[in-house]
Amino acid sequence: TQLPSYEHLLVSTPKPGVGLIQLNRPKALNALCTPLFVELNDALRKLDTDKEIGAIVLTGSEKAFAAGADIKEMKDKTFSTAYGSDFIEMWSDLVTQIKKPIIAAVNGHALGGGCELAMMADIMYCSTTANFGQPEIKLGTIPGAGGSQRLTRAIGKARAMELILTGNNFSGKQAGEWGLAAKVFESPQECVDGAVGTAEKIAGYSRIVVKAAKEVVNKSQDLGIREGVEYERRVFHGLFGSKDQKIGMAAFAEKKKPQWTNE
Ligand code: CO8
Repeated sequence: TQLPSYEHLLVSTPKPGVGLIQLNRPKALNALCTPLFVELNDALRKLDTDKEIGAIVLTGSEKAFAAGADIKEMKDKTFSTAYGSDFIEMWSDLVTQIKKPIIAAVNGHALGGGCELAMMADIMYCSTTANFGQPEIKLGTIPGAGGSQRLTRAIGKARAMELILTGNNFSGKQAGEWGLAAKVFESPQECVDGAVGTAEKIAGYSRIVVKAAKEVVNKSQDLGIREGVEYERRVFHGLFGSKDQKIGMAAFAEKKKPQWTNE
């Protein structure tokens, strides 16, 4: 797929199978204005349907992953324009509907909607430069793109409640210790390289199996343990109908490297 050039994004394929989306609105520290989100949704949709791509990395700049929703754009909204236009829902829900794995590589500020966007990813990596927070309370509002739900599930109610009620920031190191980030790197470049490396590894597996693995892990966020385990088993049973399960297990038995068909 030929990707268009965007005003607020840079999109590239740094390694085979890897789509890299870099938020690129430097003058506003990647504040998430509507045109940026429209472009992000377009790029995600195109990468999700691109047969060459197996995993997606989402990053910002060294200074900011994203400093939140665009406050200047949002400040004069009324209840009826926000509710009537499904403000935020219209742009943010698509990120969580993408079927291919998304890895967020977070450097610098990830505040408000920026922190929420990073938490929509399937895996979060960050560097020690990362500065996370849900500062909405300081602006007279609350998180509006899942922050109160995803942060609470990721780091527990006591910490999330304290952070959301105080608007205090937290560091990349803390994000790692609390399990919000899967890995913490020493520098922004190492963080992006680490995310691209992981995406390349994932893209090397069977696409259909990766899709199923992401789907069942995400189900754990919505279902109770019993329904979740049943759901997993149905999908596991279903994969015996795939070519790649036959190829993967035959290759193990024959001590060969599997050649995936993505079927
Ligand atoms: N919106 C609009 N413009 C912004 C934003 C923002 N969120 N953040 C920074 N900018 C702009 C600044 O206004 C400034 O522009 P200008 O040069 O024209 O004055 C430029 O970016 C550079 O910013 P600073 O000069 O402030 O840079 P500093 O390095 O001094 O400070 C900070 C960096 C600490 C990040 C500071 O910019 C800041 O506090 N920004 C606001 C952070 C914030 O409150 N974010 C939460 C926003 S509310 C929100 O996200 C609600 C969630 C809704 C869901 C979102 C959907 C995904």
